[in-house]
Parts: sequence; C-alpha cells; structure tokens
Amino acid sequence: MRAALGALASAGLITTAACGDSGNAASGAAAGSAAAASGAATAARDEPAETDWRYTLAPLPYAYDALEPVIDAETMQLHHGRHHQAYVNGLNAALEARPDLQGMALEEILARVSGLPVAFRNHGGGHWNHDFFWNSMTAPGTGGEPSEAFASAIDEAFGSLEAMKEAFNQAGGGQFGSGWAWLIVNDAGDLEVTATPNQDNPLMDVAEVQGTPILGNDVWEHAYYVQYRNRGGDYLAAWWDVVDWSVASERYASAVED
Ligand code: MN3
Repeated sequence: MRAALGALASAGLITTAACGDSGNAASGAAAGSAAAASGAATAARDEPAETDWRYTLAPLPYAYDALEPVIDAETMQLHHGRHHQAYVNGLNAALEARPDLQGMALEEILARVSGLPVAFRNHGGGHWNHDFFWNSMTAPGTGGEPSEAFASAIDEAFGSLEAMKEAFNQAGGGQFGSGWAWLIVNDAGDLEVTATPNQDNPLMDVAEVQGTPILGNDVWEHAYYVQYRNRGGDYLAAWWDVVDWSVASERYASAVED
C-alpha cells in the first residue's frame, strides 16, 4: 500500500499531502523511503527544488492599516501589493536567466552586484529593501526604545537620539530623486547615517558608503505621496513613530557581534 502510494507520488499523479498522511510522521517517512527506492522518485523530488529559488512576496507582518495615522492603508496596499510585488517579479525574471545565481543568498548577490545585469541591482535591491522596511515598523507607539547598548552607541556617534534622527531625516530629504535613508554599522563598527539612490543599499559593492543596515526609510514618492503629497519632510518626521526599536536593537547587536 505504502509502495503504491509512493509510486503514485513519484509519478506525479498525487502529492504527498494527498496521501492523507500529512499528520503522521511515521507513515510519511515510510512513503518517502518507498518513493526514494524508485528511480523516478529522484526526478519527482527534484521537481519542486527546481523552483525553490523563486522569491515570493511575504504578507506584511501587520494589517495594512496598522501604521495609521503615520502611513495610511491605501499607501501600504499599493506599496506592498504593487511596488514590492514588481520587484519580486523582476528579481525572479533576472534569476531565470542566471541559473548560476539561483538559490544564492540575496545578500551575496547584492555584494557582487556591480558585475551583474542591472536588474539585480534594481529588483534585487528593491526586494531586499522592502522586506527590511516592512520589518522595521510597528503600530504607532508600540516600538519601544533602543536597547542600552544601541542607545549609547547612538549617543557616541551623534550626541543624542534626536540628533541621529535629524541627520537621518536630512540624508533622506537630501537624496535627489528616489532613494533610501539608512542608519548603518559601518566597516569600522560605528553607527553612520547615509543615503542611496534608487533601490541601492549599503550591502551593495556599488554603494558609496557600505555597511550593515540597522534602519532604512523609503524616500520614494510612492512611499508617502497619497497621504503626504509633496510634504516629504513631514513623512520623514512622522516615520519615527512607527519605528520598531526592538528590531533595530537586535539588528545592532548582531551587526557589532560579527
Ligand atoms: Mn518603496
């Protein structure tokens, strides 16, 4: 019986889940070893692996309206569902043409992006940046505060948290055209504020200032124009209310650990 199910699965006629054994690890393993015994099973098992390298758009870690009133639900829907999805699609299309890069960590691709087709810079950067961005935010007033170690590093580098925010907002506001503002740990292990054009980021070998991102804010008009219109400075100032300081503190801790 098991062998028969395994053979069917290996022939691609049924999926493992369709065997009805998904809740039973022991019988699942039995079906698996039966499938492994047949030569056809290898091809069947390789089939899903062939597309494993494809990126997918993860759902937001909160509701579309969770960041209101700082960022409105319509902006979040468009930004996540349309803009971010387009970067995911673009990255997958670029990878389609480069089997040698399929399955490689995105950070590794970004670190060598100067030698790759520009689609990796634009769409690979776009996907990484937006994942990072969504995970940097939480509902207004729930972001806590920087850890002790992170707070004292901020004080050391900028004088105060307020001064860091000011430098960050200036970097964002001073970015001509579309881009990102960043707080990074640079190669010397110090906190530094920088900005990048388009979908570049400090992980890329093309970045003027390289380092490990701790926080990043999207200063493309699509990030704020529905709600803030041309008042990008208001958006930059309000954004701090949705920053998740516990996430940023964890990123800081692991960046200085390396
Ligand atoms: Mn964006």
